[in-house]
Amino acid sequence: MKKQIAFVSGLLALLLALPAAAQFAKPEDAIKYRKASFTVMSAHFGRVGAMASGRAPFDAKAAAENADIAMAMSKLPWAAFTEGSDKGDTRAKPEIWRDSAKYNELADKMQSELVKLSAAAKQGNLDALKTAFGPAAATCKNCHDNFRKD
Ligand code: ASC
Repeated sequence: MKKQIAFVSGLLALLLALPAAAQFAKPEDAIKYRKASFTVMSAHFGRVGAMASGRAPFDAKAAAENADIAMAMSKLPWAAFTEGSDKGDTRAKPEIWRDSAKYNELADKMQSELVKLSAAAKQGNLDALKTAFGPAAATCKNCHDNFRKD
């Protein structure tokens, strides 16, 4: 457990430093990168959601680990919404670039809800997890409704 915490902490520190450094040779590289980070985030967020909704048995350790990974991933996609990457294999709406203040606000809100979810998951208490999960999921949906094509 201690080793895992050290590993996740190390990973988080590394990931925090990465977005600023992320560089993409081509728009399609940026698109692939941001989709990959959303995919990994969704997989781990979904595992927490399965427990929060009772679709999977509550496992405090798994909840904490998965919430931590989702939180770490939530920091990554934003640097990959580069100029020119609105075109290509993407459902990102042009409004992301046109109304970036609103987009950034929703992105920040999502990240802060995932910080809260991760803190809740560390309490090892299913009720705390349930309380934090709903608002976090709502921030995913809010952004999809506004900024993602169907
Ligand atoms: C997920 C996932 C999303 C959000 C969203 C919440 O697990 O992949 O995109 O939750 O469905 O409404």
